[in-house]
Amino acid sequence: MTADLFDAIADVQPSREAMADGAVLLRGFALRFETDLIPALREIVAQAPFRHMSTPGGHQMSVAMTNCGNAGWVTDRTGYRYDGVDPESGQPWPKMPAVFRELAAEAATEGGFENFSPDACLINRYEPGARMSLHQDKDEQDFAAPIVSVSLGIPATFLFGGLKRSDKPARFRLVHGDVVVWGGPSRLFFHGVAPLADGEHAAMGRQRINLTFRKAR
Ligand code: MD6
Ligand code: FE
Repeated sequence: MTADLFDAIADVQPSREAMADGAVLLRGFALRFETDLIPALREIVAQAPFRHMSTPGGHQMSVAMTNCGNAGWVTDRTGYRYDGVDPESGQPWPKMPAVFRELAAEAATEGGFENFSPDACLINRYEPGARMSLHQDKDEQDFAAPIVSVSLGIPATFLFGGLKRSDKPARFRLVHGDVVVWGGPSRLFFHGVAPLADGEHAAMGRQRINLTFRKAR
């Protein structure tokens, strides 16, 4: 096979890497959605700007967040919850754009979960130094649905543990366009993001944006 032909196949066939039973890393899967994805993201952020939410313990998160879809994940002094309304504006969260839904459903199918129909997309913004400590995603009603996680912008180290907080996490470098699909036996695995190293991405600037799609309700 010539190098050119090999490159052409690599372009249309993003690689997949098993992370655990039920979790797969689809490298570059979001790239073919990029031209619609990034403008749609900018529109959402114009309507519902990024904000640093507080944890129930009273700490401000280093990651800034917003949401789109019928249910948005929020945290404040009273706890974590899904809420249809943006507490900053009192308005419903922006609608989930078609390109978001299509990317999430196609990635889920690729990961072995058909008919994924997310009602929530949490959008996280990491600036250099921001991190996410180990946690489980367990505020959703139905753990049968997977989570689809899309990375954009500068690279991050994703920490992926097990069912116990003390399980030593494996480390995965996630770059612009990578998608993690996550469900079944690993749906409740602890995970987090190491402090973001400084960097610059041509399209996204000096930040990492992560979209996590869930079926919340
Ligand atoms: C992040 N992601 O990558 C944080 N949760 O910025 C998550 O917390 C996450 O990527 C559940 C499943 C996939 C994820
Ligand atoms: Fe999470």
